[in-house]
Amino acid sequence: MNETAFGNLIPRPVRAEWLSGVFSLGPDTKISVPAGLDAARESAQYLACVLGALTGLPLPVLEGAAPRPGCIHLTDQGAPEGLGDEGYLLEAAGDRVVIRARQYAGFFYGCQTLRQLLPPRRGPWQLPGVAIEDYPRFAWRGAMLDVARSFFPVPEVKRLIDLLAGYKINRLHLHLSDDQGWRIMINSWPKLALYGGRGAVEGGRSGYYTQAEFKDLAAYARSRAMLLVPEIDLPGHTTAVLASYPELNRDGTAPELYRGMKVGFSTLAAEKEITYRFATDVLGELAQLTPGPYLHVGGDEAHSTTLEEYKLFLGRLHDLVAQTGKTLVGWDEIIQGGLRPGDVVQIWRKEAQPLEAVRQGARVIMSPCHHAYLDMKYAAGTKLGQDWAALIEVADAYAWDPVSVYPGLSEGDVLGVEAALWTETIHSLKAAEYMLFPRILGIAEIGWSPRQGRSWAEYRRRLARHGPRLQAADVHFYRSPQVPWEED
Ligand code: IFG
Repeated sequence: MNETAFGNLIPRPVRAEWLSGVFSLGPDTKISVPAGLDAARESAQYLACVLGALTGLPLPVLEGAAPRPGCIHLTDQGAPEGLGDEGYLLEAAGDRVVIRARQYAGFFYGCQTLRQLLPPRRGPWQLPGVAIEDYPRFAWRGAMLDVARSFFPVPEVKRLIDLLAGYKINRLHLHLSDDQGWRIMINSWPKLALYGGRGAVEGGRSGYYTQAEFKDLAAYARSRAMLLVPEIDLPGHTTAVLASYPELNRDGTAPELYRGMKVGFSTLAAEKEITYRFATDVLGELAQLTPGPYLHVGGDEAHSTTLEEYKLFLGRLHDLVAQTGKTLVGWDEIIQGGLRPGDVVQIWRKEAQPLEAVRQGARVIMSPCHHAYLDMKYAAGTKLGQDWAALIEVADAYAWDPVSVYPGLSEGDVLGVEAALWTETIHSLKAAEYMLFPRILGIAEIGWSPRQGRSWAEYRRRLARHGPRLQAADVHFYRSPQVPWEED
């Protein structure tokens, strides 16, 4: 494949064939959809909004129109089964553009690719002739935002959703509770947010989402083809919980809110019945608020919980989550606690045993700390972030594969990938953008693009061409010396 085979497209599509002729967007350009196809109409309206903002063109959306010259047409006609829910065909040939898909996500992702085929900032608004066939390798392409160490208000989360959706990321995992803070209102235990929400790591931001705000975030994510995956971390990482309710503590005394960066020193009392009333109420309310099928219960670094207590607790947690009808997700320590078929295990530690999780009937999402923990410094000189797992330059975040990063796994065992941004040292949107971008683009490609033919040597040049697009979106990204960045 030649150097510019995929232009500046990230993630790299399955197949792209460049054709002659260009399609020029102008004052008469329309976006058309068949009558009664909601998925196409909603994505057409989204496309009209983003292209209108970029170009200043009117781009009216016409319903019930057949494809005609001068139109960008979205249709399910001719969209083969093999595309799945998220795949699409995009053809720009001279006088028309057609995006074919089977579901909203497919149309939405076809629109993201179309955006990347246009110049990032200024005209002429011309699309090169191209025929693209595209669909994802993995179903789970995620980013985790730790809003517990330091809070991120709704507008900032929406900005990140927009940016991440542009790279076909389809899961936003919100780490809503930890030792330093609690970030979601639970009506039956209001002091979690009212008191636990006041906490934060030293220098971090406090706050919490009301239930209306959380539902708004979930709806916003869904309109960007993204599922919200909420996490309440249990039984460890619970100082904010224990500080909010003395009765949850073994000795009935509440600790102070914690503002440090240590981990592993807190635990709920597995032998107290009130612990399970708390968990039932919290997970019950959270399940009601969450349209997606997943509830993440954490389970990591429960160093102050005995293995016997941990197993007892996890068993009860499995029952509680099952009652909500959701699928349990947990960090890889839950493997030793006893899994149930259908669980999703998030692999993060180098010593994790994903094969054991698969043997117990679970599927795994890969978040190896030495490749996908984007709170790790890029290099020794990076001011933000930590370095306990590794220094992770742009190439290190890209040059790995989710199936082979641990031995013995096969493609079908792996649900997908997820990058994690822990925020002990990341206290603003700009800081988050700096650590996420550009590394998250590489992880988005690992989640979406074919394994075959993927290489750092080719990707780094495509990323370099993509630089002006990040600049145009005003992303505060790290200009890695490993990338020959092109200028706008
Ligand atoms: N590990 C902890 C996180 C966070 C991280 C910082 C997990 C699952 C170190 N647990 O990663 O809470 O402190 O890099």
